[in-house]
Amino acid sequence: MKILVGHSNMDLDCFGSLALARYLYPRYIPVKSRLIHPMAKGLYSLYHDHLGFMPSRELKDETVEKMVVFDTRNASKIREYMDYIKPFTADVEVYDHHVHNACDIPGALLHEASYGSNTTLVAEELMSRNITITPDAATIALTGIFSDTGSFTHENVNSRDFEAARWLMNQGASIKRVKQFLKVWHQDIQIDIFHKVLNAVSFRNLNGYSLLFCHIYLDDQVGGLSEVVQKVFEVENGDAIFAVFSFEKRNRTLLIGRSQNDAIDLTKIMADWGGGGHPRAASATIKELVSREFVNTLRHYLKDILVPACNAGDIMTREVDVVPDSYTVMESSLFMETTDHTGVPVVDGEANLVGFISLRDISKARVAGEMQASVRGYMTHKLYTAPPDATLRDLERLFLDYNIGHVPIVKEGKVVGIVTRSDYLRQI
Ligand SMILES: [Mn+2]
Repeated sequence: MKILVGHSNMDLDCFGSLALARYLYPRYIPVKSRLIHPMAKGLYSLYHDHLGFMPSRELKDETVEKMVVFDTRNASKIREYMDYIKPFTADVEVYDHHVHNACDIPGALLHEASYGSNTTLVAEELMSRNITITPDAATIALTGIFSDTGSFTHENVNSRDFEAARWLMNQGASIKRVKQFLKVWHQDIQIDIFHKVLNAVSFRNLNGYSLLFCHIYLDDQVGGLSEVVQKVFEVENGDAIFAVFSFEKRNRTLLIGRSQNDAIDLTKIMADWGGGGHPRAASATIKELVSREFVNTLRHYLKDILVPACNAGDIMTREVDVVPDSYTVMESSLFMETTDHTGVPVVDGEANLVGFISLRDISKARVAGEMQASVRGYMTHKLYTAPPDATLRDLERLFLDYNIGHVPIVKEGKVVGIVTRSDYLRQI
């Protein structure tokens, strides 16, 4: 017997890969995992006939000569199939897009590429062989790509994912169905937990990163928690989120991480806690019920391993041109012309920051014919400043929320530097 398998707890990307793999391996039988990810249940119940799955338990006492694995390269994630096949002597081929994980399936022939979805990897194979597929298969595959790339918004997305999607649309994929299958909230409990996480989450500035943490006790394990964490991460804006769920009945804990900063590589971090995944989305199961103390342990661990991020102090210009508050608007205007600034901080006799004057303020004075007035009358008094240890995300919030072009960096009331919008953009 020759079989096709995805990882246990099959998700939409597994189904997408398998729906296409049947064209590459027509005589192979797709095998269904005991567990189907909550996100994929709707699609599975609609298409299971079409996909022609065999339940994994029927592998018992079968001789398997060939096995092709999709969307994982970890033996632990295909253990349920291998355990049925005794002795396991099959030839193994793997198609997997988790290029940051180590492959521990003995003797496996690995096909890999760093695409946003595993389905793309299989689609490319079909495209290069000019194979045409049914609209249903195209819809299942396209759902897999949308799902693993967060509808093409996760940073793992690759131009090849777009090309595969385009090809699938041409094969008749239904975007209406895809949308239906991607609905995140399948259970009210997810909405409950979403609110719990939002309430519990706290921001910490750690080594210059804005990190979100929360710890939630749940009675029992529920599906779809990573989608919940993903949603919270989309609402709250941080460099990374670490959500800890303790399941009291099971005596175990699930740690889910999401990152949007390259310096926070979750594949490495979760490996240290016995888990794995992508650099930007990973998780780990801890085989005990941890207390709230665990979040502190995690923080200390992160403080040790995260290379300090650059902060406002690192990217600011130190030599700051300032205007004394004794200047007139005209003097300020001339000063800005010669120094080529669009805005400068205004300081008093003790060098304390008292305001900010921009070209916009000066043109108001010009229109009013008041160029000889004191700069104090036209400068902005409402100041948006940041301390030198402000994170890049703190600066981003200032630029976006208040639509300002400059952030004076202030320490004990004195201007020690300035960060412009372009300094910030250059840095990110
Ligand atoms: Mn995947």
